[in-house]
Amino acid sequence: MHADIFCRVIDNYGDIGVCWRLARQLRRERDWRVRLWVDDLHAMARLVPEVDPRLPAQRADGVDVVDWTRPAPPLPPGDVVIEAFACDPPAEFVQRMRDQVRPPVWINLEYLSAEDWVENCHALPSPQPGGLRKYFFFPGFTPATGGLLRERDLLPARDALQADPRERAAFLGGIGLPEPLAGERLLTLFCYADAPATVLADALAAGDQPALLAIPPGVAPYLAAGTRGSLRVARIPFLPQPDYDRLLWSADLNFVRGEDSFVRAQWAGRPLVWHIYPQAEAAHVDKLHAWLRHYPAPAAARELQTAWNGDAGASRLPQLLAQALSSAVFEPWTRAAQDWSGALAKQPDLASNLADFCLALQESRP
Ligand code: TRH
Repeated sequence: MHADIFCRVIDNYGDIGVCWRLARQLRRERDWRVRLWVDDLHAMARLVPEVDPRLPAQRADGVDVVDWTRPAPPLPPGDVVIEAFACDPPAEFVQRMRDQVRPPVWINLEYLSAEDWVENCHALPSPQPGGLRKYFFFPGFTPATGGLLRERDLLPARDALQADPRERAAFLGGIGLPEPLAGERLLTLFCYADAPATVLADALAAGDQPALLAIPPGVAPYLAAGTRGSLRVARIPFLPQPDYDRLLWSADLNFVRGEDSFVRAQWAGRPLVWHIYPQAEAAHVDKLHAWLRHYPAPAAARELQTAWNGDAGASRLPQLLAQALSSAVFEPWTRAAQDWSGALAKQPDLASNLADFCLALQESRP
C-alpha cells in the first residue's frame, strides 16, 4: 500500500507530532510506502532533527517527506490519502485523485475528543465533488472510535525504562537534567502561555514534598532555573520526539497539553494534568469534562484539571495542588494512571485501525 499524508501546521507542534507518528508507524509496522506532505519543515525538524528544512524532498526514517510550501510536484496519488485535521490537499492533487481509474481511499483524520458524539461520527463517509468520498476517522478512547496512536514497541520500551533506575538516570543525565534526589519527585511542565504556572511553582516551593520541575524552552519563560523552598526548577532543551516520551516515562507527574503530549502522558502510565487547547465559545471545556468522565483519578486530581484550565474553582488551585500532591491522593492517582494506561492498551491502536479500515474499503470496492 502507498499512502499520502497531508499535514498543515496550524501552530505549535501537535499537528506534525501526530502526522509523523502515524507516518512512521504505517511505514514500520505495515510496511506501507508513506509520503508525508508538510507545510512547516522547521517545526518538524524540532521533533525530528534528521529532517533538513531546506530540502524540497527527503527521506526520514523510511518516510518520504515533501515540502508542501512549494508548488506540488505532479506526483500520482497513492492508494490512500490521509488529510490531517481537515487540512485540504491541493486542488490539483484532488483532481489527480479523481482521474485515477480506482481513486484512492480518502481519509480525514480528525482531532481527538472523548465526547460521546465521536462514536457516531467515526468512519462516516462524506460525498465530495466528482464522485469521490472522504471518510471521517476519529481518534478516541473507546472501541467504537479510531483509538489512540500507540506503536507496537512503545509499552515494552516504557516498562524497561521504568524498571531500570540506572537507565533512567543515564537518560536524564543525557538531556542535562540533574538526577532527582532521594524522595524528590520529578515533574515536567508543558502548557500554554495562560496556564497558572506561577501558582504551581509557588505551591511546590511552599509544600513539604521536594520536587524537580523540568521545563522545555518557550514554556513559562518567567520560571528561571534554580532552587526555592522545596522546588528545584530545571530548564531543559526541546527534545526529539522519542526522548520526550522517555522524559514522560521517567517523571512522576506530567503537565501536558494539546493532543499528542496528552496522549503520550497517558501511555507513560503516570499521573498527568492536561492543559487543553483553548477553543472558541469555550468548546474545550466540554472536551475536558468528557475526558474526565473516563479518567479514573481521585477527586482532587480531577478537580485540579479543571482549576488548571481556569474553569470553576481556579482560586482553589493552590489548595487542590497541595491535596493532589499529598501521598494520600498521589499514590492512588499513580495506581489509577497505570490501570488507565493498561485498560487503553487492551484496545487496538489508531494506525492499525486506520490501516485495516482502508484495506477493507479498498477490498469492498469494485
Ligand atoms: O504543541 P501543541 O500545543 O500542539 C497542538 C497544536 O496547537 C495544534 O494546533 C492543536 O491542534 C493540537 O495541539 C491539539 O501540543 P501537542 O499536541 O502536545 O504537541 C506537542 C508535540 O511536541 C508532541 O508530538 C510532543 C512533541 N515534543 C517533543 O517532541 N519534544 C519536546 O521537548 C516537547 C516539549 C514536545
